[in-house]
Amino acid sequence: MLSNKLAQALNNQINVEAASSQVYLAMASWAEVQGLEGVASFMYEQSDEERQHMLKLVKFVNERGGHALVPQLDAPKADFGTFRDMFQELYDHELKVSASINELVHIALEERDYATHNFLQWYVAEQIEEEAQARTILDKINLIGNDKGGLYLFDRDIQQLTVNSAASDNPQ
Ligand code: OFO
Repeated sequence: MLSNKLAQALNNQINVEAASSQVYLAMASWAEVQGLEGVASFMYEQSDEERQHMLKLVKFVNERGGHALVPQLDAPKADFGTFRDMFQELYDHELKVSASINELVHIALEERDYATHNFLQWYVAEQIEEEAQARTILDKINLIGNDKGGLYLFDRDIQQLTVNSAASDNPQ
């Protein structure tokens, strides 16, 4: 059974994951309108993943005797400036999510809830992966600079990244 404090912290994380899904959806839509199809598919995929992260938490909270609450969300912004700004924002956003997961792990330990602590390790690993991916993408963007041909190739490469990650999520 979850303590009230932990149930509240997990509900807060549900909010964070849901908000992430919305932000990445807004990024996908913006990129699509800019004609960056590869970047748009990548962001649609990120948005779906965040929704899965949220659902996993919802089910866990309810399974452990809490009540998962569906949060009200603010609309994310619609314009992301340049695509470099957008990926910088994605990276900064992931750092904040990691901090929030770390805080949650800390509370689980304080509450001596080892089942929740164990459950959260999946999120810890996921954040390491997502931070590393965002950093790699930012490095690539910095290499491209303002080169239009580079941007075209980048858009194609990132589409490939989406295809590969979808394939590794669904091993046949
Ligand atoms: Fe939910 O994985 Fe990043 O944010």
